[in-house]
Amino acid sequence: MKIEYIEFNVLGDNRGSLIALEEENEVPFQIKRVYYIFDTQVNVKRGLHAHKELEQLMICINGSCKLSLDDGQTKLEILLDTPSKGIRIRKMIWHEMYEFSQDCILMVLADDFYSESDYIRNYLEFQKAYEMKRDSN
Ligand code: T46
Repeated sequence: MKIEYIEFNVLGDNRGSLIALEEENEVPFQIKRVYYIFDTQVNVKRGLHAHKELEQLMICINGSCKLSLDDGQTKLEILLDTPSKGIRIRKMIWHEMYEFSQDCILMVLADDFYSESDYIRNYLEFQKAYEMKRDSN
């Protein structure tokens, strides 16, 4: 598994910085939903699931947190601490976010509306789905 970073162009002038995100440009899909996670309590882990179909782009627009990505075979850990870089999270990647700084704001752009039926929240179920996909290839 490779980490898919997307570096954004930082615009701005002597007043400060600005980043613009356009669908199918900086964002590699059509954006149907934006949500953001903030005020996360100390020692809390979030995520702990994979999506069956959803594709997302995660950007830490303030503060920092860690993200682990697991494709069923490999697990990687990333520090998110800049608003100028996004991480693409494709479907069927188990992801967990943790070690949130108090001021962390994690913004996520998604290619579909919210649907609980798209979540796999059980790790064993995720592994089974990964093995079935691997064996059918
Ligand atoms: C993900 C990671 C990165 C909604 O009603 N609409 C929404 O669009 C979302 C994202 C959540 N919700 C509800 C569902 C739960 O009752 O908000 C509550 C918290 O959601 P959840 O426990 O899934 O939050 P996280 O931080 O564990 O996961 C979220 C996203 O749900 C998920 O898609 O990939 O952030």
